[in-house]
Amino acid sequence: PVPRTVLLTGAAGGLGTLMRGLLPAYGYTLRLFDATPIEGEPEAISADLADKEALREAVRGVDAVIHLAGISLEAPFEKILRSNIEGTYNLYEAAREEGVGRMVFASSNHAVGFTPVPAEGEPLIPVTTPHRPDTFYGLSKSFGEDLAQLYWDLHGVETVSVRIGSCFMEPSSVRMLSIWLSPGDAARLFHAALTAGDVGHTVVYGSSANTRLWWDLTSARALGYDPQDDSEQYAEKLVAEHGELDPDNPDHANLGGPFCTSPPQWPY
Ligand code: NAI
Ligand code: 15L
Repeated sequence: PVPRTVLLTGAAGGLGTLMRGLLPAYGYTLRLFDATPIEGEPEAISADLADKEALREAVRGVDAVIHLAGISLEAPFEKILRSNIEGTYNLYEAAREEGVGRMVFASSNHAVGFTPVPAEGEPLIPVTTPHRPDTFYGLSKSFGEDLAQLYWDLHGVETVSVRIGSCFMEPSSVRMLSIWLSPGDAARLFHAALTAGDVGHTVVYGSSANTRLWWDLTSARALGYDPQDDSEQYAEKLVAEHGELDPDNPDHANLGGPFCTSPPQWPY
């Protein structure tokens, strides 16, 4: 059955705001959840992922969940533990208890951030590459993927874990030319993740069909995802500004880019 009512956690954030704009066109009714209130959305649930009662109510009656809420940059371990690790566990427990069958988990390239960028001619990075988190943030995404696997194997709750590259209106660095996920392609990918049959726990990379792609989109395409965008249109300008990536520069050597050397911090 095609999911109709979808809980969108992290609905106030950057990606959540983009998806609030784009997903209704696919026929979804979105229920919104975020610790931060959302202007103009009086029915949005303003609650923290620590609030188990609120989560239980939020998932009651939905067909699926897109889980975007959480700290989206590096932070002290205790904060990551509370929002991303315990918060994701609380949400999965609520979903299991309420019989929700399909989750889409916003994982990140930072779950495998210390994986070296493939040199020219080397194979693209497969989804089966071992976890190599580059931060406590990336570690929480590795955890989320494993939690999703457990909830499939043990409880039959299905998940598509999307290792998102960089989802913004435009790529803003040369690294992002390889991992950019356009907002339109993000909506296409989430729609595919919600509607594909029998996903069990499937891990996919989340990016557009970029000319400079580092990873293998086969498992994403197998869900029915057909990316329409390519970051290459931004390449000339970004390369003129910053130069090409230098594999000897530790900031450029790995998938996680600067997260491996001086990770951007969540603004407390
Ligand atoms: P964001 O930081 O703009 O939004 C995150 C939202 O989660 C915020 O609105 C925040 O209020 C909410 N939140 C944080 N902790 C919470 C808690 N304990 N309880 C309830 N709500 C909480 O992040 P963005 O860019 O929208 O990313 C969304 C998700 O996708 C995140 O999980 C992020 O890790 C993941 N992701 C995003 C990428 C991107 O390029 N935008 C790349 C890779 C992963
Ligand atoms: C992420 O996981 C972050 O949430 C996002 O803000 C970007 O920094 C992205 O990765 C990236 O690697 O560019």
